[in-house]
Amino acid sequence: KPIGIFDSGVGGLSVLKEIRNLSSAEDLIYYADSAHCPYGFRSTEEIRSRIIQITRFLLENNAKMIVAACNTASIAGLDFLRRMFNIPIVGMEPAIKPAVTLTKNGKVGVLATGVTISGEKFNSLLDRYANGIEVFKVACPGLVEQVEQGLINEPRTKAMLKVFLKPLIEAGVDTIVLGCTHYPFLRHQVEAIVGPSVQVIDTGNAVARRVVQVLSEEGLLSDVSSKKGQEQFYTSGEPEYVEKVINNLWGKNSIEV
Ligand code: DGN
Repeated sequence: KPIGIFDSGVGGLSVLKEIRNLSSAEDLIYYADSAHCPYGFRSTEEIRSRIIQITRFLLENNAKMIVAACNTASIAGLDFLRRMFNIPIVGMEPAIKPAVTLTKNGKVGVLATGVTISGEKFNSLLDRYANGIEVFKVACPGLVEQVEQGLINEPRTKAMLKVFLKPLIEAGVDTIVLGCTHYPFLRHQVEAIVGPSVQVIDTGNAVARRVVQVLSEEGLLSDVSSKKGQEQFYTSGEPEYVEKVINNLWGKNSIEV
């Protein structure tokens, strides 16, 4: 049985890559909700209704586990999804905990969508882990759309990043959290702007490890010796267009995350 992975669009491919890196045997089905992207501007009710439908679709396709590879959806509806479906569900969480461990000067920047950084869950994450740490939050409207269109190396994307990163550079942060699964595809651009003294982190790898751990606890791991896992992609968007972007972000010659 496959692992079902979803995102508001193609951003969750950064998580799919991490899962594939850790596990060659699992079949992966990915759902890009591109027709409703970005989630950042939607109400909690709308996001919940979308992720219920997507989860149903993945279950109809035999998913043995659901990965909400979207910080916005996880903040808005993960608990809700867990109450509705009796299946292991793993979600995203901005990397506040690791950032607090890594920062040397106690100043951390977070790039995410508006829904994520204004959510109650995000604030409780800060209350729990970020005592004595200054956290500078920046919502990045428009950035998800650039990645959705595959415009990774466009001058406009770089210009937008410069604007979003300016307050973090001015504040002197030494650690930046990429709190949206679309942003790891822009990691190199972010690093080029902030320079080598700032570390740029995300939770893709930690989530992939959690996925493997939960599968193993539940006795659901695929047998590594038996086969090579396949990927299957679905989208609510324009299939030909989304396929092109997926090819650009996923696969042998794609961008490293
Ligand atoms: N990839 C989603 C996230 O991690 O938050 C982007 C959300 C959106 O669609 N704005």
